[in-house]
Amino acid sequence: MAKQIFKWPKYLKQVVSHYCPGCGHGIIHRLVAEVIEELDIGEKTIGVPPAGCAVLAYNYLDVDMGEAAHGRATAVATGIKRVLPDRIVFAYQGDGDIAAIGTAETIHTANRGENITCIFVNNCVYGMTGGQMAPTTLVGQPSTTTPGGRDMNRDGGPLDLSEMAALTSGSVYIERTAVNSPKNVRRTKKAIIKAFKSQMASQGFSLVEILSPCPTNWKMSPVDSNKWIEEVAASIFPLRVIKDETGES
Ligand SMILES: Cc1ncc(C[n+]2csc(CCOP(=O)(O)OP(=O)(O)O)c2C)c(N)n1
Ligand code: SF4
Repeated sequence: MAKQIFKWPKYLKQVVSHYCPGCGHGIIHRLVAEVIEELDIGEKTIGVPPAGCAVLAYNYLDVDMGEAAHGRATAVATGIKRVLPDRIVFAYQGDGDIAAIGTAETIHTANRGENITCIFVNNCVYGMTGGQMAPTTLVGQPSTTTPGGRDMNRDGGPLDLSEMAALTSGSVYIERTAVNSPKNVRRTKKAIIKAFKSQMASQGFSLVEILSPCPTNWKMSPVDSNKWIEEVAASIFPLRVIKDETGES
């Protein structure tokens, strides 16, 4: 009998998404849905989408979903997990959401060691609102608020939110990956599995940062966007395990 190598994930709704062609959010939604299915946690998973392009994630992921005000997803996730500790709770956030308005919530959630998982989608801009500079925008990278490129002297440098979260005593597992190539998509899936498993073992705060293309605001083709992640973004945000105290290989 032929081996089935592709199927629609059980927890990904069969609808057309609003994401632009070449956007990374759709790939990441699929990975989250696959992991939920493979770990057989669909009936007890609760997601918390952000304000950002992924604000409608509840229309795509077929698990219980909440919603959070801009930057507050880890705070909302904390509340849900504390009331329902047997659930698997994840926050899904963009870089503007998590590393600008939500910095305080994120760092303190990590520091408290809340047993939740954060999926941090880093596309180096504010996507939904039209491509303004985010804390993660690279020096020299043009954005609508920095048309001549981010200036180190004026704007500071890119903020390493994941490294900051790794410095807290409550964080257990933090890895940075990307979805710009099949190899990196597979690595991202492994990282999401590891983060969810760590939460299932009640180990504390886990976070997967994913470098993700935004061709629309970068004003590049999807192919060039993936190359830019490989050649430029990943040199500033290196793909690596930043912290791993899970005890798992
Ligand atoms: C309190 C508040 N301030 C500002 C906004 C406007 N706003 C909506 S999404 C967003 C940033 C989105 O960028 P990011 O978090 O990087 O996610 P992306 O859209 O790139 O996935 C902003 C500033 C808002 N919704 N609420
Ligand atoms: S604006 Fe960027 S992040 Fe938002 S849907 Fe389009 S490509 Fe994706």
